[in-house]
Amino acid sequence: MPAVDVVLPCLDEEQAVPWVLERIPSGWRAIVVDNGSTDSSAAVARKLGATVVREERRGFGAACHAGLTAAEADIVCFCDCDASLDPSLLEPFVAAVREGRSDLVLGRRRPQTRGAWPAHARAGNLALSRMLRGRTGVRLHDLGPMRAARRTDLLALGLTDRRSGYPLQMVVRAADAGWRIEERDVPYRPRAGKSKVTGTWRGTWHAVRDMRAVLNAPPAPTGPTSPPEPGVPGTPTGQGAPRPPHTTEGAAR
Ligand SMILES: Nc1nc2c(ncn2[C@@H]2O[C@H](COP(=O)(O)OP(=O)(O)OP(=O)(O)O)[C@@H](O)[C@H]2O)c(=O)[nH]1
Ligand SMILES: [Mg+2]
Repeated sequence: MPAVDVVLPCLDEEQAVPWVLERIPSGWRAIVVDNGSTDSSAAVARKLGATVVREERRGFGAACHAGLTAAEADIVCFCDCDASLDPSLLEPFVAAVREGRSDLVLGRRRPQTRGAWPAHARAGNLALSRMLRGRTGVRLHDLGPMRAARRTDLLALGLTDRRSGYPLQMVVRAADAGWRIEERDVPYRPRAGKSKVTGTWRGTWHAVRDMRAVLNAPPAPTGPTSPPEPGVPGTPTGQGAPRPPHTTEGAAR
């Protein structure tokens, strides 16, 4: 059983895969979720010792969730597989979760060069963080893809989005469940290979649409019969009991 599983959603990232995999801390397992790549991403990842899971259904959320369901370790991390983020920087994230200081740790992306993060993507992300604060009260500067949390807690969130809304839905539901959410600075580098989301109008439009749907979805109802349980994230702070998952499959489409 690996100490930590790192889920790496991957769509045509053969140029980035070696850079990413050589930065996975020792004793951790890399789960590369091949989301229908037509290049040699999967073969390269396999050759370098990663576990490769194939997810036929396209979408960032579909890839992330396939990785989460394939994971077995107590703590699961997420990281993009495009060499924009260094997965070795997840170590303090994992320590914070393992030591019980946080329930969800997110990387706040700090661009290293002007080209690393286009202005429209940065502005969109900031606006989203503000909306998140309005919706949940949680103050974050970024909704970045680099994360760590406990596997069973993540599964209990019952995430339904399978596209660009997945990372936002994770934070919204975690906030609603009273999780302690923390962000840490991480350097953000220009990605290797071809951009799929923020570098394209289509990708940006889809991301905005999916995220708006997540923010507009009503909070998952809190059952009167679900009192806080000891040891469940969030309940010690009295911020609310974990809520049952939504049943609105596909709400963010
Ligand atoms: N966009 C997208 N990314 C996917 C999908 N499946 C897996 N991925 C991977 O998810 C990660 C994030 O996607 P990126 O294309 O880097 O999205 P981004 O960081 O918002 O924008 P760019 O880096 O500018 O493309 C990458 O490792 C992709 O290869 C998918 O269906 N859509
Ligand atoms: Mg990227």
